[in-house]
Amino acid sequence: MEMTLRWYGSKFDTVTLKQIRQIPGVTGVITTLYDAQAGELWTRDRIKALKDEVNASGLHISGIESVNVSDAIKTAGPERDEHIDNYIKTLENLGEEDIHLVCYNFMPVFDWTRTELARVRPDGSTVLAYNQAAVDAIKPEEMFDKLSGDTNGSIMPGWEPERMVHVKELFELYSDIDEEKLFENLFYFLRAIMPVCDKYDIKMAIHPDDPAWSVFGLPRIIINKKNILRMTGTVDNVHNGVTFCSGSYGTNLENDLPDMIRSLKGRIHFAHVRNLKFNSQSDFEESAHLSSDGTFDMYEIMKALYDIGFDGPIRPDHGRMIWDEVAMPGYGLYDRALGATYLNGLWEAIVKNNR
Ligand SMILES: [Mn+2]
Repeated sequence: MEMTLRWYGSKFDTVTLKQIRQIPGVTGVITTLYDAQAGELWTRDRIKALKDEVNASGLHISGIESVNVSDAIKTAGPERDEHIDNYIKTLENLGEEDIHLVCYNFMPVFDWTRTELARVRPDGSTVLAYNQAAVDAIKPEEMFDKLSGDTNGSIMPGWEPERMVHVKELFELYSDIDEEKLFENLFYFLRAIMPVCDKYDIKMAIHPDDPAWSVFGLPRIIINKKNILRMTGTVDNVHNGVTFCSGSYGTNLENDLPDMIRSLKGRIHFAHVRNLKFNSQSDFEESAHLSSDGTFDMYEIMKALYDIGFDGPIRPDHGRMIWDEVAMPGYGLYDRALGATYLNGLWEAIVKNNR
């Protein structure tokens, strides 16, 4: 495995490449063209400029998170094939620049959903949190307004203001899309892009829906072992793989995370590893990465990744906001650096124990 950190680009991120380079054991970044719209073609020049900037810092691009999939592709709208063509050309350009991992998601309307971006924990740190009763009590269009005061001035991925002003129209687009149709549209997309992935050895890694159940009545499919195995089995190509995100699959306590990891041997191309603390079945917060601070056994998660021979990039995921840092919620430097160091420590111990 390679330890990495997510980086949004110098225009959008409070964390610098220099700072990331100084986290012990972190050798790569997971990045994106953050201002590219879903459906848009990424030119080779823009990719190369990003790559040159990262390389100049002594790091390298370990993968892209994300090349976003447009609502037209997810809903089989009129622009679907045009957007898929753009996606294929984007993959071609990434391949030509020697980038071989792309994370994406197939979530309708929203990326991940949280009800609080700065819940205060007993130690004074603030974290992202989710409470089902809070979701049930509001309309989706109110959700964005409610959260937008807490973003520390950042644009949250999947919650871009220009998209959220159209949230009602977005919901209409999905009004006749059920889980089966969403699966069909995902398979259509995957079948179309597999040839270019084969040609350039690009591993596609779908990120799970977060939380791993339907919110606001929208269909959600990448939520559990049964569905993810259906996806990898239906388009049975090694390039059709998975981002294993413990914090997203873990939102549903019925998901046995180490067991899921083992069932996906050979198909996990990227891992997000973080912990959650459950206060009840329907209320959780994003704790520190350490096992004892949350609900998951992080050793068992790392051990399962080791056991299946996982050799892709891994990154700590959302961190707490600590030490008075002001940054995009979940994406400060300090707690993610602690997370990376902790996960590296677990990995070293597992490797040495298996000698
Ligand atoms: Mn994740």
